[in-house]
Amino acid sequence: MKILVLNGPNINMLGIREPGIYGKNSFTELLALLAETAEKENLEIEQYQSNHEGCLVDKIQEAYGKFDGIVINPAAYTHTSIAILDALKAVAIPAVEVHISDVSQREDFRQISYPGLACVKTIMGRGLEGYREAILYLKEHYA
Ligand code: CA2
Repeated sequence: MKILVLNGPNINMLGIREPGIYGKNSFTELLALLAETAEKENLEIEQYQSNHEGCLVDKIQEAYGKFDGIVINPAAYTHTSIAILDALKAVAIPAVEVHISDVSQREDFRQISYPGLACVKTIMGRGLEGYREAILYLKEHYA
């Protein structure tokens, strides 16, 4: 099974500031968690992070016919991006939305998720472990 893990803007800055919200783990540690999960679960996992909405849309489009599942943390684009929502709908690859923080307990402007409307599941507030849970969910339901 091939899984594409997508991360949106500023996720590469994890661990540098705001540890109270996002934890003290770094982006490098997230990459290590993904590599470890791929090996343990016998999965092919590709990771892509971008600060640019169109680049994330391009990557979702390129996943068509190549990947069996998508794990996506659209970061701030969660709350604005109909383009990412449309791309996920267009490719119709099972996608799980992940948020490191519990966005349901945060500001009003974080209460809408557009990409989440095209996802089969949302995991939030579990820190980096949420990515592992999302991958295991896809393996269990779509392998
Ligand atoms: O909780 C999440 O995973 C978020 O997707 C993270 C986004 C935020 O805009 C979403 O509402 C929830 C932020 C990405 C990381 O931003 C940083 C901010 C300061 C220091 C390091 C990263």
